[in-house]
Amino acid sequence: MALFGFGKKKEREQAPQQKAPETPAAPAAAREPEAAPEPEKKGGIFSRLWRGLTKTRDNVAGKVDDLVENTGVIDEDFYESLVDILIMSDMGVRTSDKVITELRKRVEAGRIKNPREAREILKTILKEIMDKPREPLRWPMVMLMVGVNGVGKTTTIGKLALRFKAARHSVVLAAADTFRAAAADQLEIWAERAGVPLVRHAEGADPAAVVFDGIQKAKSQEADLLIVDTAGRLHNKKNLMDELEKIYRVITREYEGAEIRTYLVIDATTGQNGLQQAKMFAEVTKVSGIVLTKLDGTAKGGIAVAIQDELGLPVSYIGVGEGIDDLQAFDAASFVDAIF
Ligand SMILES: Nc1nc2c(ncn2[C@@H]2O[C@H](COP(=O)(O)OP(=O)(O)OP(=O)(O)O)[C@@H](O)[C@H]2O)c(=O)[nH]1
Ligand SMILES: [Mg+2]
Repeated sequence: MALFGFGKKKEREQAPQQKAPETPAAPAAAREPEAAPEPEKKGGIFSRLWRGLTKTRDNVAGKVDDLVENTGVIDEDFYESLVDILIMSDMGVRTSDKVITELRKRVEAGRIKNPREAREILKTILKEIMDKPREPLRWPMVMLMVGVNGVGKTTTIGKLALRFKAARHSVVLAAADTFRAAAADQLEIWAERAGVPLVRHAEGADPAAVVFDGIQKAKSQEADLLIVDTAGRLHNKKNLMDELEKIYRVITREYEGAEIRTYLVIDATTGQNGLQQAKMFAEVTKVSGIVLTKLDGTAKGGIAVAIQDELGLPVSYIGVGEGIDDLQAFDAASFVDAIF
């Protein structure tokens, strides 16, 4: 049985412009609150997501479709092949098992015989797992971007600054990655592009002092949002904890009433390793949400499911390319629809 061929690849490559969702979309208000406002060209958002998830779609939906087409009756082999596909997509053994157990339950309860129907149920289960409650945006807010080297923190901050600015929010950036001067230079380019002020100190300065100045700037401008870039060098737990604690202390002391959100940025191409990073950060600090970048560069987008299931943390934003519109507010239903 040629399970893992790519017979349907051509069909899948054509992005459905007006793809009808199989299940009714959740009311916008239930999904939107945490999201930065989407950029103007609404129609293009799903196509960008679709394009950005091509590798994962070819990998996951390609294999699932072949399996479904080659399955007469839903039996043990079907479930076993399916769980293998999910694990191979970096969904993690635990989460994949959980998904298949739930699928089996619903298939049996509904006396489902058609593998195509089982495929739809699988989609629903994945959407449910990832549909985490998201906290509404509150102003003034401080967004702290943390994560290891090169995951996409600075780029994400630049894109967020542009988006919030375009939605008429007043934004200030703080270059608290003082580990190397180039980091602040990189952020400065984004600040100029977005037309927002940047606070920076000399290389080697105390990150908490940069945050202090950032707060003064944000207050003087009555800004809605202060976004803080942090150094991505591999932290040991103790250093990271100390540094973040110091920054939190400055914010609570100097910026009364400000909402503090800590976003952990993870590079999707690092797979299960990214999951380990997330676990480490979650032990050290209260992570508000995950930014999962570079999904366009991996066939293993199942990591988005594993992170949200295993850590119970919402994925708040995803990066599906290097363009400005390629940073998107995460929406579970669109994500699953773009993969299947
Ligand atoms: N393809 C793709 N590339 C991305 C995405 N997000 C970020 N990048 C790229 O990843 C590279 C690293 O991004 P940075 O923003 O510099 O990462 P960082 O976490 O700030 O890195 P350090 O400051 O060194 O810790 C850049 O070349 C970005 O363009 C994405 O969603 N897709
Ligand atoms: Mg950086």
